[in-house]
Amino acid sequence: MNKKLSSKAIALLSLSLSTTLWGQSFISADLASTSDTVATFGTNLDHTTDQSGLPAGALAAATDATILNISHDLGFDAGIQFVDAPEAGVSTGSTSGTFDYTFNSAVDITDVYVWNYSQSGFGNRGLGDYNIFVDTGSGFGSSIATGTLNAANYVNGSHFAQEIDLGGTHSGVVGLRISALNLGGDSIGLDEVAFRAVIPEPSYYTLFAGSLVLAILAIRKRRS
Ligand SMILES: [Ca+2]
Repeated sequence: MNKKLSSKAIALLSLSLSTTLWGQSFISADLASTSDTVATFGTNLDHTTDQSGLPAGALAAATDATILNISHDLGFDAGIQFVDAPEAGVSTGSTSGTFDYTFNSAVDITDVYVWNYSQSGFGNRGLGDYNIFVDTGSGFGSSIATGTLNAANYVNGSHFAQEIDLGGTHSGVVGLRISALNLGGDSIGLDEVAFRAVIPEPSYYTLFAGSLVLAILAIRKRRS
């Protein structure tokens, strides 16, 4: 071992290993594509995964206990993705939107968080039925989660996410698709989407390497 590598450096390396091998994080993804019904109003194509409308740094700092306390900004220009026509008085009724989310690298996802949208003054609108598909490398297969999103509900000026549990860890996820129908009305859209990613359990060899570092540290301390 390089003797210039101090015990402090090794200790820091060990600490770094121990803090990155366990836990979870809340992340966004790149919005790869949308259906043509969304593209018609394609001025905000990335606003469901750029954390627009969320407090700065809130997602990165979130924990299991706080993720559902993060409120997205309210209103027409609050970093949203329209699905239905944004013009007042226009309603296409059955408009659906498909959102594909792609990650820059393979991640293990357990939950999806959706901030639904409705224009200010309405508490009963937003995207409705959804299906979630996961592409682990061979294309989008069968839906792994289905249901109906809660209507956007502006209470006391706050607007929180809905959690969708994917029922386990989906490893090697490279894409995710939500196809949803409107609950009704105009100016229907999606505020933001986030994902809960878990860091895999350490393998036997990782644990062995960690033990080796600790053993070397002990030996060096004894010799000094
Ligand atoms: Ca947003």
